[in-house]
Amino acid sequence: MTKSIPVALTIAGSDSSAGAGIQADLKTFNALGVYGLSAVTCVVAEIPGKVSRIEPVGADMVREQIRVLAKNFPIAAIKTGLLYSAEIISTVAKSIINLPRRVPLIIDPVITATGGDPLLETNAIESYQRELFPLATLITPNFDEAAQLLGRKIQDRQSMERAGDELAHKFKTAILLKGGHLSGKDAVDLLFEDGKISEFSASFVRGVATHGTGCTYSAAITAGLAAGKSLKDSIAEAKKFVTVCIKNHFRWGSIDALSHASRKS
Ligand code: PXL
Repeated sequence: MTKSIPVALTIAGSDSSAGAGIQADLKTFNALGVYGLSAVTCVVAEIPGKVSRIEPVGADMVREQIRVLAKNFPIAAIKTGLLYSAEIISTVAKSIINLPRRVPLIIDPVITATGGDPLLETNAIESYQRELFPLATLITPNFDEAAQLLGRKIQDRQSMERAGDELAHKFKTAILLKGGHLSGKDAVDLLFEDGKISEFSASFVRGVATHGTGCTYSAAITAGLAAGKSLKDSIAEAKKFVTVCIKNHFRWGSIDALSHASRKS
């Protein structure tokens, strides 16, 4: 490994279809010139849109992965993705507190898969708020996740601004509230940092069904921070990167659907 390459760590679940989770994170780190490390929290057997089975890795094993990596690599930034349970969240929080030095921590608070399947145990949200969020540099909820954290829906730009502001105050950290789900011609995300709001927008890519965009986005932000960029520059570049990824995404169709279509033609 060349000394000049920044190193980033993802603590997340494995997505067998490789569009989300640690696979998406490592591909993103690699594409952005960052050496990626991973600590696996759970294994998800899934295809886009359908989770078949999910199994956690033991909390001790999660702790050990982080410990050996932190001892032997110059980790410059960390992101968390799917953490599965309260026990794993608590283990990850303690491991991060025990690191020899503080580095930027990006938390993608993954609760459900894009297809709607639950990925996080319901009692884990409380552990997130109590143990992990206080360590964050940035939390990156989408609308659904922000609604679960606040206990109310977000419907429009005005309620988006109120929600982001409230989350930033509640958890005393920067919040990137992703508005991709708001209808309009642009996908607009808002950063709430030090009482100020910054907007990041890109034209909304229509007619694509992808999963893993949230993972890719937060991994790209982490890569920017690992390379020493500011939070705003990291988000702006990550937004461009994820938009290109969505435009060029792998056009997946199930084998069943493909063979059905070829029989018809
Ligand atoms: O996109 C959310 C997500 C995160 N992490 C893992 C996943 C998924 C979605 O399916 O499998 C491991």
